[in-house]
Amino acid sequence: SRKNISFSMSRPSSDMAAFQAEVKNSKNVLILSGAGVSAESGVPTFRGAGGFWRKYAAQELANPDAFSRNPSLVWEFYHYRREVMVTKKPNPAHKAIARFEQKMVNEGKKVVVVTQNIDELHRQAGTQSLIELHGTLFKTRCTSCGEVKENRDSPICEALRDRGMPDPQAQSSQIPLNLLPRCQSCSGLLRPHVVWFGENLDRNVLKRAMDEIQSCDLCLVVGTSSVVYPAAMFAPEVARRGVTVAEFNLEDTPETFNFKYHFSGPAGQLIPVALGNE
Ligand code: BV8
Ligand code: ZN
Repeated sequence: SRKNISFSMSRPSSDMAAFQAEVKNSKNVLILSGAGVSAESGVPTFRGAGGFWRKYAAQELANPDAFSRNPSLVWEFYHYRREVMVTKKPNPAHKAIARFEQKMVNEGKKVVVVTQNIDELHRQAGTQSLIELHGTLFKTRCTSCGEVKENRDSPICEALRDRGMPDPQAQSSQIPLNLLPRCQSCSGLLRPHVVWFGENLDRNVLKRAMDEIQSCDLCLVVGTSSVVYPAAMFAPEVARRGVTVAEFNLEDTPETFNFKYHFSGPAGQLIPVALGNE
């Protein structure tokens, strides 16, 4: 006879009071974030409507081949995203996370934020212990000498001024290579200091993230679709250790059933409540 195999695919809990009690007992909290934590700041996410720039999906531009084929187009994409950030501010989710860290540190406890975002809004909100897995919009790396430099110039170079409009019809002429961002030390072509698809994450960034995954006693995973690796493996790895993971998202993700809690709704509303500092 066929054994009726029943999987315990029980839905994660949405009991906020129970989760808040676990937060109170925690001493080493890992907070993993994706584009959804910045959505209420007005920063487009990758998969939502904002996920396209002109007629391209982000991953068609956020890769080394696209950059070597058409550095002008890729720079327009990143220039646009840098300029978008000029008017964007941390939202209540970023702020609650920063306040929570402050409170925990004052009690001799620990909070670390591991973000996939390159918008620096956690930093702007005051988060101190921050690992930026995929780099930042506000650093460049020289493709010749490798020099990494912070750069907040708006625009980053004269040739990109008023360029990068996102509407699909926008056509743009090629900016000559020598007018794209150039290295002040060796005049090599600069690229954004971000991790593109097909590129490895920085080895010691990955090591630090893995250490936090192994040592935390509670994990929140906020506003990520959990489809991009290796970041998508981090929260499931914590759950596999038997440590509580709470997912905060507008929708279910491929990992939702791995987690003890799933809270549906906007991070800007849920995170202040979950961390007890609305
Ligand atoms: C690597 C920086 C080794 C640049 C980014 C086939 C199978 C499996 C894996 C692969 C494969 N082929 C290739 C791979 C590897 C690939 C990968 O995972 N591809 C995916 C697409 C399948 N990964 C890589 O290449 C990584 N490197 O693996 O190295 C290697 C080497 C060579 C060859 C193979 C492997 C590097 C990946 C890093 C890429 N760089 N960003 C830039 O930003 O321009 S990724 C970028 O996209 C983000 O950083 C983030 O990681 C990802 C988007 O994810 P999210 O942040 O989750 O955002 P998203 O829009 O998707 O979701 C938003 C979520 O928020 C949604 O769930 C939504 O419901 C929710 N939300 C919205 N609003 C709110 C909200 N939630 C709460 N409140 C709200 N208000
Ligand atoms: Zn250089």
